[in-house]
Amino acid sequence: MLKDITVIGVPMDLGQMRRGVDMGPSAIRYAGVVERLENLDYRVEDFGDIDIARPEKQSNENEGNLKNLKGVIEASEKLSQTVSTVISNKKFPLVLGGDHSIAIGTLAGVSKHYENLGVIWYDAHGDLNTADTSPSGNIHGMPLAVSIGIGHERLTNISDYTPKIKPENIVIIGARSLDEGERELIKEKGIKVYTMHEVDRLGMAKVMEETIEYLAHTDGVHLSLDLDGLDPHDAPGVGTPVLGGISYRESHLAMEMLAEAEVITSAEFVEVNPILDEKNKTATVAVALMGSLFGEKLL
Ligand code: EXY
Ligand code: MN
Ligand code: MN
Ligand code: MN
Repeated sequence: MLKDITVIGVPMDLGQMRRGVDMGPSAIRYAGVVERLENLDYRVEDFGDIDIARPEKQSNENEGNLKNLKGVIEASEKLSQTVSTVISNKKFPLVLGGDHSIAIGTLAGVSKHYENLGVIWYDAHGDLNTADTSPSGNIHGMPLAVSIGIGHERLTNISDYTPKIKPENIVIIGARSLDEGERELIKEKGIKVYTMHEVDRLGMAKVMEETIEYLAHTDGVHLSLDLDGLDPHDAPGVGTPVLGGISYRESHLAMEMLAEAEVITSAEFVEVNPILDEKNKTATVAVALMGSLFGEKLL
């Protein structure tokens, strides 16, 4: 793994309606992300935050069933450029959310540097909705569909190319809340999914072994870790919690196995909402998982 990391904050809350997730980057910094990684001998640069339009100010361009479309597009273009520059400078982009709509910009900035980018989508949800299938119109439920080229063309064409990712290069881990349209898309595109049923039945070690093997043909792997993939008892500070999630220890095992395999080339940690949290617990969990992802050992 690269020894230079650039942390990019994305105080994004336009992809959903619960205020507070824009403070996720600050909460994660407060939980000591920079020091944690410097203690692992990485050189860590904090880029600061991408400038996001305020929901109050922002001309609420809710085009059809797409809330804050204009603000999400603007943020995605800025984030894409920043992430792409970080990779051109041979640094590892570590992106801090903000709601999961930021993955539209992250993946737009990352995937242009790879022939065959793999994506691990660690999440209770599929984030595979479109304006037609979404029950909410919240764009944080759409980034994975957008990234495979399905959705509003002003979202799928961020950074002027589409698609970003091939469906066969995706592994979703932790799903337990999938809408009808997402289930159909998963079947139609043959997307690999380990729901909580498979996580329980196989165990996280087997899930990660199979995931690493399944993505072995790719030339890079992006980890998109939504803190709501964990059980709300371990990560309460998220906007769309779903009971029966991945445990804190299972998540560390997943990160430790990814570190061992040395396959992750970019990462984002999203949906931390300190307003909904208990004593910054969820940001603290996120930083601990980043420690494991970057090689922290228990012994
Ligand atoms: N599937 C529901 C929707 O599309 O509105 C809930 C999506 C939650 C998305 C969070 C980020 O993972
Ligand atoms: Mn998500
Ligand atoms: Mn989620
Ligand atoms: Mn353009």
